[in-house]
Formats: sequence, C-alpha cells, structure tokens
Amino acid sequence: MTQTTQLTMALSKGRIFEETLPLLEQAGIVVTEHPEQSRKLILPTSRDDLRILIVRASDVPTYVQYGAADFGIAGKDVLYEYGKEHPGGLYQPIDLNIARCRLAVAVRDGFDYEAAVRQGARLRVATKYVNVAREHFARKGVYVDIIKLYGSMELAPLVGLADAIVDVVSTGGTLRANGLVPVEDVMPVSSRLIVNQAALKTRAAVLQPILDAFERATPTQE
Ligand code: PRT
Ligand code: MG
Repeated sequence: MTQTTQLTMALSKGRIFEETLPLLEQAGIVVTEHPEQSRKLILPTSRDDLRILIVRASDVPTYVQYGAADFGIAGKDVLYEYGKEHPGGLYQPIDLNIARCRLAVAVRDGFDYEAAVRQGARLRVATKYVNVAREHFARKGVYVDIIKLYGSMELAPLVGLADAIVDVVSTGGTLRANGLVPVEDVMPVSSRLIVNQAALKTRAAVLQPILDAFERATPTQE
C-alpha cells in the first residue's frame, strides 16, 4: 500500500502511454523516464507525490481495483472484459477519448460470414476477449465455441483454429496484411480513467485535483 500522501498511477506502455503523456503535461506532470528506454517498472514524475507503474494493459484494472494503484488508464475493451468477472469494483469517471479503436469480428477473406450466421452454423471464435465475444454472439443468437488466445489472434483463421476472431482494429492494416476482413463491429473503444473507490474517499484532497486536470485536458469528441 502506498503512503496516504503518495499517489500511484497504473499505465501500460505503447499507445496508451504515448497518448497519456500530453494529458499529464497539461496537468503539470512530466514523466522523467520513458518506459521504452528504461527497464524500470516504477517511473518517477516531476511531482514527488506521484509515481507511475508500468503494467500490461489487461492488468491495469487489477492494480487499481486492489488499491496497488490509486488510479489508471485502460481501454474500454479491457474494462468491459474485466468487468464481466469483477463487477462493480472500479469507478470510471472520465472517457479520455484517447487510443481510439474498435472491437470487431473478422474472418478470412472469402469466408461468407453472413451466410454462416443465416444458416445457423456453429462458429469457432478465437479471441482474448472471451466475455465480450460470448455476450456479442449471444445477443445475435449465434452459436459459438470460444477459443481463448493471448495474442496473434489474426493467425487463428489462417491455420484452421477458428472461423472468426474478435479483436481490436484500428487502421485495419494488420487484418489486411493477414488476409482477413472485418465483418461486424462489436463496440467502439477509447481509453478511460479508472479510480480505486477507497482512494477516492481517503485521498480526495490529492486525487481530485488530478482527476479534474485530466477532465480539462481530455480531447473533445469529434
Ligand atoms: O501488447 P500486449 O499483449 O502487452 O497487450 P495489449 O495488446 O492488450 O496492449 P496494447 O498496449 O497493445 O493496447 C492497449 C490498448 O490500446 C488496448 O486495450 C486498446 O484499448 C487500445 N488500442 C488502440 C489498441 C489499438 N488501438 C490497436 N490497434 N490495442 C491494440 N491494437 C492492435 C490491433 O489489435 C492490431 O493487432 O494493434 C495492431 C494494429 O492495429 P491496426 O488495425 O492499426 O493494424
Ligand atoms: Mg499489443
């Protein structure tokens, strides 16, 4: 547990980290080391009372829910998937509108997804978003066998492991490069601020001004 006066933020490196830096700067916070250059997992900032933990994107909700971090930033894809198994643990005050992308169903180019659905075929779907995928296909009334993968989902339809994948799509370049096509949107995704419920009460004096600064710095929806 951190001291009451010290704040801890959980972030993943990559796109979320890069797009969070300008928001932090607008809140007057400079991160003094870069996670791609430093091997450190705890990064100092220009504020003595704020440090940043670098964790896997899908682990950010866990650190925040258990209070190892007071707040963090995670994609809606990750939060939705996590929330299905851990309901009610996280306060999500602000959609930061960064790291935008979408969750989509994709299949091999040439696979007639619509026909398969129409004919009531049982589809094999590979994804790391098993809860999101299960809910999506249940809502559509499509029978699916879900296969849990941890990465490189695009491979599954190419080697006969699955008929379809549910994955994050941004430009669509990765799908195209692997001969896949998106056939259905599952949900739009952007990253949200998440806050530990207890920290919000016990550390409001230090935490609330940072949350307010994030709110002011958030890019507006197009
Ligand atoms: O990489 P790692 O296995 O550690 O974890 P992760 O892939 O879950 O995390 P990370 O850091 O890659 O992504 C963190 C968050 O960024 C996700 O949870 C999303 O909310 C958000 N995000 C935004 C994306 C993308 N855009 C994105 N393009 N996450 C992943 N991608 C992948 C996409 O699946 C594809 O494989 O990036 C690749 C390039 O996408 P295209 O469509 O532009 O080719
Ligand atoms: Mg990744």
